[in-house]
Amino acid sequence: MAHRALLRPVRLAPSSGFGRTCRIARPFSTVIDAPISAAAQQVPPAAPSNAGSVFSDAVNATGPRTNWTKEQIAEVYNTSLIELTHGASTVHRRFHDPAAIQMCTLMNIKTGGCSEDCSYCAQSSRYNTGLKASKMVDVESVLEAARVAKANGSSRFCMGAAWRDMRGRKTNLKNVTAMVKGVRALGMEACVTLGMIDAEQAKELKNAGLTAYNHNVDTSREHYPSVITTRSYDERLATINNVQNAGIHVCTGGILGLGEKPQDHVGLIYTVATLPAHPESFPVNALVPIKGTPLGDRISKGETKTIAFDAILRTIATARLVLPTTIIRLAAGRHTMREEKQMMCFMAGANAVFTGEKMLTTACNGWEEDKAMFERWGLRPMEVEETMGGKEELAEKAAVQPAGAEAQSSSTQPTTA
Ligand code: SAM
Ligand code: DTB
Ligand code: SF4
Repeated sequence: MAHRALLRPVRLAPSSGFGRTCRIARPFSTVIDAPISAAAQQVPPAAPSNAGSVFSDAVNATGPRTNWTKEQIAEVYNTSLIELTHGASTVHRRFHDPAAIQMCTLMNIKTGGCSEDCSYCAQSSRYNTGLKASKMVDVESVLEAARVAKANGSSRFCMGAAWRDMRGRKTNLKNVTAMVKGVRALGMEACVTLGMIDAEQAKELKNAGLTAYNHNVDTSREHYPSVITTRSYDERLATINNVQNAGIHVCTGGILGLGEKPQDHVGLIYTVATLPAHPESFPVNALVPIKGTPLGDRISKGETKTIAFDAILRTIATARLVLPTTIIRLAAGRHTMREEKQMMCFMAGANAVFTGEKMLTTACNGWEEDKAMFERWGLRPMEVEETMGGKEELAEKAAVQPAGAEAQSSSTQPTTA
């Protein structure tokens, strides 16, 4: 009598913009007016018996699936935030060690002068942001920065270039492959983000040992044309396809705060959740407003609102439930987030950060600050061996040993949940 699970309506958050109610089962865990026996008090509360709803199926999933519908993701996204974050945390603990946060350090290897018109970006040559364009940096300075990052606990080094694509950049690509080899030789994961690449270029990067390629879809298919006009959503997806086919891990996510609606957060997650395999990494950036860019200027005029924290948290928690094995990266915008808010994101499933001296052109949380936060909250840097790439590498090594050790791949190929 004391612990009955009843099906009762849960109001969807008004800020979610969907304004519906859904039914999920929640337990009444106390009966106020009846005395509780000593024996009953020792019985742990029954788990919520909400089996059968999209949300509970996601909470109980045993593996990733790529057949999500937009409506199903919307249902997860619109679950009350208190239930959503708890569900996300449950899934997080099934697939990841909640104390392990991947520390990744960024380096801009080619700053500014980009021909694209991404309306948020400091590096587009179309906007007067005051940023000075520069040539590609040399291989040794990249490796020096990677050594410093490793000494400070980063296990992944990400190199970004302000290019639309790699067409006609043979020498640049050669230099990038040398950087990738050098970073990998340090025992770190290597990630690059160079704009659009074709199948051949992806193969070259794979042969150099590249762990992951970052190429964000940024937002939903519907909202994309109001953010970028110089390339299409499908061009973005074509590069992701080339990367995936070359056997390189995909890092693809988005930016929140581009003037989009809640359904665009759902649309963003839907795009990546229905790729042939889930991305290894899903970065969640909050717009860093840059003076001189269309979006930065709209924010300063009050025409576009800064993204609310509950929307960031809701997006992270939904991504965790929909992409259970993916690393969810709390990316740009973390710098202005209080520690308690960052912790809520980690508790809702985020498990990677960018850390170090700088993002690409903007400020980043420094190593010392992050180390102190980790210490306070019982977090630790994720080891290379714990990541998808690291596990695969161990399995490959085991497979070539004559001892007959079995190779176990932890790829995110779809399974039935
Ligand atoms: N040119 C490459 C490309 O577009 O893929 C790589 C560099 S680009 C700067 C990498 C990602 O950083 C973008 O896709 C975007 O998601 C994110 N980004 C860029 N400027 C940002 C800003 N002001 N605030 C938040 N995220 C930003
Ligand atoms: C990602 O999603 N965010 C990072 C990384 N991938 C390359 C870049 C964020 C850039 C923030 C704005 C800047 O520093 O210019
Ligand atoms: Fe260029 Fe990338 Fe910036 Fe777009 S986001 S302007 S492609 S550097």
